Amino acid sequence: MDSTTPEALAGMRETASPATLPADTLKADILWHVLYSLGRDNERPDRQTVFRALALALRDRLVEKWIASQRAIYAKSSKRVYYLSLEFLPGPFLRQNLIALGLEKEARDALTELGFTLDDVAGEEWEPGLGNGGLGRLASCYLDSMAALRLPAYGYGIRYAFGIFHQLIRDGQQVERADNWLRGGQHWEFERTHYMHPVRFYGSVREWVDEQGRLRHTLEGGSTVMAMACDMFIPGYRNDYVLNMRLWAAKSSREFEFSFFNTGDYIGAVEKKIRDENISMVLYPNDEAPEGKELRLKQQFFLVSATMQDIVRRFRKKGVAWDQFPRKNVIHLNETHPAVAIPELMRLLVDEELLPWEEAWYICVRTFAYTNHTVLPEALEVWPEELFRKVLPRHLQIIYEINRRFLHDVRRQFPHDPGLLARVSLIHEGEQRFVRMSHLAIVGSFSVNGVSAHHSNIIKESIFNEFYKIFPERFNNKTNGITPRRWLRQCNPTLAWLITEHIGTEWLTDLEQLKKLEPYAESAGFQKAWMEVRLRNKQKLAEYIHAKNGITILPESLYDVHVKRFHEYKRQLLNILHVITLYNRIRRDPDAGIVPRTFIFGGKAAPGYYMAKHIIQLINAVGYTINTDPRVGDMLKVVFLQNYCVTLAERIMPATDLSEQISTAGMEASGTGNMKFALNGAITIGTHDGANIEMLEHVGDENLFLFGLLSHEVEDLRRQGYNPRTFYETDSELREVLDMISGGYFSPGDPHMFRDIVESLLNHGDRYMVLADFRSYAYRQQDAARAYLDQPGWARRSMLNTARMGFFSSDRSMGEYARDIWGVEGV
Ligand code: Z16
Repeated sequence: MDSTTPEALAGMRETASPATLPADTLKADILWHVLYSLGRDNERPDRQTVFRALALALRDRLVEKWIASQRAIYAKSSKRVYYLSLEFLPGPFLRQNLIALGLEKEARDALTELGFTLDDVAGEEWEPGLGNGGLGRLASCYLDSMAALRLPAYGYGIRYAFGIFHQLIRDGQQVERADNWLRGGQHWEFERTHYMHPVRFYGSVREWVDEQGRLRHTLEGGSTVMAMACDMFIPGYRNDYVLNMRLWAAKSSREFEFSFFNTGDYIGAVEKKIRDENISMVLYPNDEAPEGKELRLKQQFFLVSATMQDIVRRFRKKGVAWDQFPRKNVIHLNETHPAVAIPELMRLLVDEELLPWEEAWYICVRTFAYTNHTVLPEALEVWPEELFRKVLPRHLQIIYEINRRFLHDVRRQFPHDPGLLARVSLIHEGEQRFVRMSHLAIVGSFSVNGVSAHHSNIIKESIFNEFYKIFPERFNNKTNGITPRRWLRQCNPTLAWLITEHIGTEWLTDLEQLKKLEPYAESAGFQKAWMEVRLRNKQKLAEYIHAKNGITILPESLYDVHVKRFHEYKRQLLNILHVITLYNRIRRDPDAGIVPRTFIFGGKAAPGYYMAKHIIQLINAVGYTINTDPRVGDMLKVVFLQNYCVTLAERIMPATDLSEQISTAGMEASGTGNMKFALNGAITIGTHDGANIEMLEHVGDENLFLFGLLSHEVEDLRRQGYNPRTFYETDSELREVLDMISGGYFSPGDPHMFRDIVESLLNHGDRYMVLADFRSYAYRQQDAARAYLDQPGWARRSMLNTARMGFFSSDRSMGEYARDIWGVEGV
């Protein structure tokens, strides 16, 4: 019988529900969805159609397991974890879901029969870029691990219509294009068009006294927007457990008012509707310098208000008293972005449930936990009081009351430090007043954690030192981690297979098992196999680079990779100064190059961050000069890959030899790219910063190239008065490089083009101490090049990096959060 006729397909669906899964059902389901869900001829569906149909077929399987998982959580009456984040960066779902569901082989077979390969079909997916970088990606690794550990957890975020911009490089400069990711259709999600919560902004607070003589607060006026739930599924690795990430999309409440479009001003009414829906229109593309815009504050409250309504609805179903709330719920704040959840819970408890303030506060401070991800002063979120009052008048009042009581307690605890109150106040007082969101988050949470051991110490010793003295028991560390399912098994299948052949599959859910690879580090045969896999990965990346950038690179060259958001503290500038140094050595002496190298850069700059964009331009200009200089040949190539994102990271990680993690010490909270590279066998060149320090402890200092100032040395130097010019004057190689940049060597058409970059180093204090670390970096780079010449030695180091990354699994991180902060166990 022809299996593509509608009758045959419909028959197959009836007899074979997706839960039972006979061998050929995936193919049948794909064809069924092509016809019935996508409305296309299923005789010769195109690639994009097949991708969508496959996604829908997988969604069928996911939703069944999700329902079962939800029932299990409900039946056990478990304490629930709510992970609130303004950002998620899930990356492409297709391969990840196939691996988790154990359907990779079936999918390959089905697609072959349909005339496609999995690679082709997977290439049709457009990833949801609903985050900026590390913080959003961390949230997604954590959801993957929460699912793997069967935690009763929910991710909550915003379904932005436009994610992080798509970056193009035009004439060497970053150009931003809108990321219209919804255009492709929503094959992974369920849009709950009938499941909405009202969210209210603006208005004014009316105070009144009720019959029992209680002072009451009611918000009057203002405007309401609806939050529509969109659910995406996160399967646990082969454990039949599925969590959901619920993303809220703004819908105008006005379309629910019958008379709204009937008032005579039809177009005006439509305009109002569109203005309401703006709230979830676009992700703010700033990573570590938040933009204090009204719309951003509205986004934060939009997420919080809708999520709190969900949480309260589920809690009410239990029918227990409010004092049980913290035993049944924990709300985790990913950075301060969702910290208005604290005054929002107070408002619900005090204004609506009429609990006394003290009781409400007792509940609140046992419910919230907060993770800090940065110590950069410009990244600590503050809101102008005026703006806050306009958008959230009642919440501002509540924050003032929290502050009044908090400062009262602090005064009693530390009566002899009069300046302390102003320093820890939730309100910054000056010409203008600001609400300090980090202070709110600390005061309102039972747990405050940093994201690496080093960062957590900095929090306790410097930025939040006074809070540490007030609430020592709240502070703790949870070192970040990454999911081995995506960052090894999925992105590097050949290496994953080589590993599995030798140590079995347990490492996928217990990454410490990679330790079992250590005995193979000395085996010549294994080294050879290891390096062959790596070389093939490098060849594939070379093909990609050739196709995208038209640059030919040697797969045997040392791939030296620096990919992450562009920020001065991450010091892409230090890297390019070193590239120019190598260029000069080769120009002077063509035999000077120790080893052929390919420098690969990638990353986005915040659209308003002038210096970061300028550094991107410098890298591209240097690349152009070097790549077209016949004296250089194969010794040196510089590549800038546009639009760094999860999909691109998955191509790059498996093909990297040397991983650049060179932030100014004390400034990178953790880093997670560092872990992804090392897990795939890259060797790190890095500073004593963030999680690099813990990586060093795990892999040993012969397997990682550390250099540069320590964070206390950075501080000391700054205190003593750092003079970058002394390095310029005493280091002739460095001087030559800076003179070339400012003299227009890389911008012959416009010699002044990059002068301000050099100015920032020499005349504006070199805030990130690029010059202070230059020489030690250049030396360490030389060590790396020499080490690369010894290929067996490199193979050993590479394997030991992989073998010793077990600690950096996000399963370990989530296990620690679950046990030490949340007090929950797997369902
Ligand atoms: C972000 O990605 C991070 C911090 C922050 O304040 C804002 C954003 Cl968008 C990063 C940190 O820079 C990085 O060190 C850390 O590994 C990551 O968050 C996850 O914790």
